[in-house]
Amino acid sequence: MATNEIDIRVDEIIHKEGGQIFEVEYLYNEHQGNGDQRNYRVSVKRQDYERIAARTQKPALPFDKFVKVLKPFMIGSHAADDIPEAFRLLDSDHSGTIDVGELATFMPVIVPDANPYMLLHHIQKVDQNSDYKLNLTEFTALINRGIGRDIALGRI
Ligand SMILES: [Ca+2]
Repeated sequence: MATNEIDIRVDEIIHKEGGQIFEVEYLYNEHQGNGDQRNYRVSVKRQDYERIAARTQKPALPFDKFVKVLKPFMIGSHAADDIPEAFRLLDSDHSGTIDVGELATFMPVIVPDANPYMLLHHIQKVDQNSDYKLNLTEFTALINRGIGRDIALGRI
């Protein structure tokens, strides 16, 4: 489908030490139709993630799984191969769909003020059968349309 006129390039950098990931970094370079450019980066460190995850009342994904879910959110359609596993990890009750509660277990660290209403608002953009949940097809659309990135970057 047609998107807006922004062309986005994303580089993923995974920092490891002793075989363990300690930081994931995403570097963005946005080219707008009018020639403007914008660069920004998003970084999540294991230490920060685990500290925040420990504080939240809800169950959170272990950092290594979180990283696998984060990738398609941040990279979008270029991470097509990673979408099924991200879906499987988010669908924690194996119902075949991701609901708001499941999506919320992924959010606290990157979007501390994410709330169920905001998540539902994004879900509804791709929720073709209007059940307020995402099946794999709908989740794939969410990633491919860049909505996942908007959620992860806290853009409404
Ligand atoms: Ca589910």
